[in-house]
Amino acid sequence: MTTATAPAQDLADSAFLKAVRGEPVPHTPVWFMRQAGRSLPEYLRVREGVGMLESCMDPDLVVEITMQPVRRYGVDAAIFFSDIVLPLKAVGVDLDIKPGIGPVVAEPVRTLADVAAIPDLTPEHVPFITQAVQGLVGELGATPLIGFAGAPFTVASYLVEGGPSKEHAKTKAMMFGAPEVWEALMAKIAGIAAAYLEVQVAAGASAVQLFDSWAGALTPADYVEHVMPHSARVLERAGALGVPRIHFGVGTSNLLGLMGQAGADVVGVDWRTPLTQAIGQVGDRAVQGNLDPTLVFAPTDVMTSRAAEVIEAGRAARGHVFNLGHGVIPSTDPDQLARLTEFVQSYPL
Ligand code: 1CP
Repeated sequence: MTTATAPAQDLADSAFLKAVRGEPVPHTPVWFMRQAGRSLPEYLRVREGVGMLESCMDPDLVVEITMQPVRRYGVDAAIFFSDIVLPLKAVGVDLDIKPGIGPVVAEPVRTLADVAAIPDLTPEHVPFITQAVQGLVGELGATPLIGFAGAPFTVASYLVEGGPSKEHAKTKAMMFGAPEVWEALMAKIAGIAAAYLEVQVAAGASAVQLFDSWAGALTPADYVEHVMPHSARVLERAGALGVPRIHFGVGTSNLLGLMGQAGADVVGVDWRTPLTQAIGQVGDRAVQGNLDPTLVFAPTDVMTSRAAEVIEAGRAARGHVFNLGHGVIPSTDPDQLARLTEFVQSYPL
């Protein structure tokens, strides 16, 4: 007599969760940062006339958009469709996500009073997140859902600058010049991020990713002194939930070891750092990455031969989850990502 395996066991046995635990995998698991979004015609269709934040707060739409790349590519994990500024919006910060720009904050944070005016996040602020995650977990079955939050430094940059920034100058000016405001702001965001991850995991997310996209702007010493303790607090609270934690940033060649030590099970690596070098830095941890996102614009054989190099390099890690080195570029041809997914999943290990 054959017994069907329980869905929870199938999920635990998924290639993604095995890889992050450092167990042998049937194939290298693959998903793509920003796999949902503007590169997909089905995304553009459902988003017609619906604002970005509005769509993040509509559970049916979140389920649909999160599922789109899973259906199309058969990737090994889903990433919850939301944005790093969504929890701030949920607690009442006046902000919007403007098309072609990104998050824009109406009244940038400058003083202790500004920080104190931001409420802490409770599950009551985000019932639509709980609903969307529960709906997704039902649809995904054995495919893990990755929940996420923005890390304190990256979220602070939007709050202090008031919008996207290259230099993060006002943010770093606060960090260097107004330490008590900085500490209060980082502690506030860390609390919101951790609470936001707790909501997602309580509703059924199988793993979490902390996006510190702009941490690469920092020297290691400044990262250690002003940022790492706050990210570590978020990762510690996520770890207490028993789910694996991925920690990712861009341009973080000099920070990868520290980002692991902050409390990550998996360190995300952008494309600028050779994976072999990253593995040396993170020690006994899994890695995620790191194909240059522009390689999808190259001929397919060039893209796949470079993907093969990434997979081969990943063998030396405790575990390897294949991804791009940053998000999918909106003009990406989805058919190339389909070929890339197929290539990674059928690559003999
Ligand atoms: O209307 C639209 O389609 C807006 C484009 C868009 C999308 C699709 C934004 C605005 N955010 C998102 C979704 C999103 N954001 C996801 C889920 C999609 C998926 O991965 O499949 C995730 C994980 C994020 C996280 C996010 N938002 C990060 C961290 C990841 C990264 O790319 O480094 C950051 C830095 C943001 C801020 C943000 N939101 C949107 C934009 C254009 C930006 C970047 C702006 C800037 O350059 O500072």
